[in-house]
Amino acid sequence: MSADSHAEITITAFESSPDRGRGLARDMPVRWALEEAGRPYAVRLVSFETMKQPAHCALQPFAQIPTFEEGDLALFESGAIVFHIAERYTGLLPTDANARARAIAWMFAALNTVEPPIANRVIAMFVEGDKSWAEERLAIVDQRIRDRLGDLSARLGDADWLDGAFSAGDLLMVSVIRRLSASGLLDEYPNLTAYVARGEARPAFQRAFAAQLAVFTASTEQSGGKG
Ligand code: GTB
Repeated sequence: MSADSHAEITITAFESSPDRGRGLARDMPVRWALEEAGRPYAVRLVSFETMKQPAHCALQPFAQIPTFEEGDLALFESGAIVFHIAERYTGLLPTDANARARAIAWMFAALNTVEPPIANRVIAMFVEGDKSWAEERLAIVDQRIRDRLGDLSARLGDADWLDGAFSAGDLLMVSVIRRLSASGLLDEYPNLTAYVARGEARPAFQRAFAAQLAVFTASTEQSGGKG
């Protein structure tokens, strides 16, 4: 136990992230939540090979990152991990019961309503990209994304955050939609672009981003800059 009587926290992350340090892998929301909560954490880096081994699969049944260990608690699923951090520590969920329930609804909305078409875009580009119908499929997926972003943009309006103060709902929503930054789709919604920028400007995000970038930088240095 540490001096403040909380057990040490260890998460897992890619040893060499395919996102090349852009902070798009799912250890990023977990790191961000821990930084918002002011909790120190250790990171166990895993290779793709290690991820498939029984020891890791005991923690993550689908052989993926991230995982989270805190004392005798082991968790998987980044959304569940962020929720746990938000419940156990202060700063990520309101204390008022109704406001708390609404913030949790936004966590689910991020992962369950907004993220699926964005995940489909990755599949349309990188898995189905060589199919004869790929262009048509991408156009359909992009329209679904626009539908979601349009509704989200209308709800956010000119507010800073989705429901009052910054919450775990915003943390997950920003984490989900920032994955679109390179696509140009977000640019169609200036208030969402500003929302993502606000999230990314938070000192906790900056610390989390720097920590994952340092892993990528070290991995490229080790491989002689080939990354
Ligand atoms: N629902 C799970 C969660 O939220 O924790 C999904 C976890 C997941 O997708 N993990 C991915 C993984 O371990 C890494 S984050 N993949 C290895 C495997 O399945 O073998 C997803 C991800 C990967 C790469 C990029 N990228 O290169 O930009 C972005 C996001």
